[in-house]
Amino acid sequence: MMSELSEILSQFGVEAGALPHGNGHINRTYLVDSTPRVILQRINTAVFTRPEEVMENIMAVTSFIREKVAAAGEDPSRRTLTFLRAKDGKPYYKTVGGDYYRAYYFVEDTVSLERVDRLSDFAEAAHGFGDFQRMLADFPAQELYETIEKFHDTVNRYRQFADALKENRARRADTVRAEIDFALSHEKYASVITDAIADGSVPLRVTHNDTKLNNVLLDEATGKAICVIDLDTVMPGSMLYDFGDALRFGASTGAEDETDLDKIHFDLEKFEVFTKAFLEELGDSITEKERELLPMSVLIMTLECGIRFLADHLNGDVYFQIHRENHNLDRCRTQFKLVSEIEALLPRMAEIVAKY
Ligand code: ADP
Ligand code: GN1
Ligand code: MG
Repeated sequence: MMSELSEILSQFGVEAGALPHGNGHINRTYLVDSTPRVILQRINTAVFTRPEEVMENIMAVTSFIREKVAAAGEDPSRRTLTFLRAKDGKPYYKTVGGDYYRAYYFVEDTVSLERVDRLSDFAEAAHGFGDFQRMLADFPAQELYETIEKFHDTVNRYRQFADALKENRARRADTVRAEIDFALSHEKYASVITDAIADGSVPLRVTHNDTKLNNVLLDEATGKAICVIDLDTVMPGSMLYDFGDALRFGASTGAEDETDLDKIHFDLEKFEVFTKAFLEELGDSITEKERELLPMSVLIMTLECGIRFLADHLNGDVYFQIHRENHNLDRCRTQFKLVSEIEALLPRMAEIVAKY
């Protein structure tokens, strides 16, 4: 394996060792011990079936951001990802076996957090993702490919869940009846955002779509959000996806895969801190309907993620990387626990939104 990686790295003109890095569920990520250090990633082509399009999107978005931050007098190499070119000039390398690899500079002196320990870090994450969306507000959205179709179309996610249930490929359905019942009894929420997009009250914007806390790098010294990463799903979407998904992950009191559900709660204080900072970034650009749906978006994104984990458990763990038995089921259970709490907290969340 190592020698294969060195062969791949040499295509990018890099000679150094590489070790697995990070906690992403999708791509395979390595930190390369070169000077300067580099991240090497194998794109998950089961998830991203058109990797060339993914890379075209990412190159367009990063160069757009690079110009903006340079014009503002900031250092683009810390504010967005910078990709290395392979020998043929492309920002990725396709192996003989058909794997796609890309390499970009590691952003030094930053941290990528797996959980919120300090409220100020979560506020920074909100500024980071909010600022990212603001910078892309005038990006020509029609130039972006849809890298995963209907990615946050929750109605479609329910369809995929129903297929997984029907096929029951891993023969696990009988062991997860309670989770299946929970999913089905909450299906009524699935169309709330898609309906609002369809009737025009929620506009499509260029969004990140995967605003998990560990996808924004914070400066180690200042704590400031400096670089949004994991750009594979940047495409037209709703700001509600970015808002809801960030809170799904960051406002939980426990890890996404915590097995002790007594440790999982939805933390209103974290919700408030994130909401305040995110709204400060997006300010006037947000519509009445978007504002109204902010609390509901957290419920929907959490529910959606839960049914995706459950569907993958039923399918035999073919989408999300797992590191132990029933890992996707454990992940599903934390999401559903959060959904129950969020459901009861919606009125209080609305009061908080009204403050900002
Ligand atoms: P995945 O799609 O699998 O989540 P990511 O692109 O998010 O992959 O990378 C996985 C992890 O690697 C990130 O959560 C982050 O901790 C780390 N990482 C990725 N790129 C960089 C970078 N340029 N600088 C520092 N850390 C990085
Ligand atoms: C995946 O790539 P990563 O680990 O940041 C997934 C997200 C889920 C998340 C759940 C492309 O995110 O949609 O919300 O896992 N990304 C993709 O942890 O499916
Ligand atoms: Mg990631």
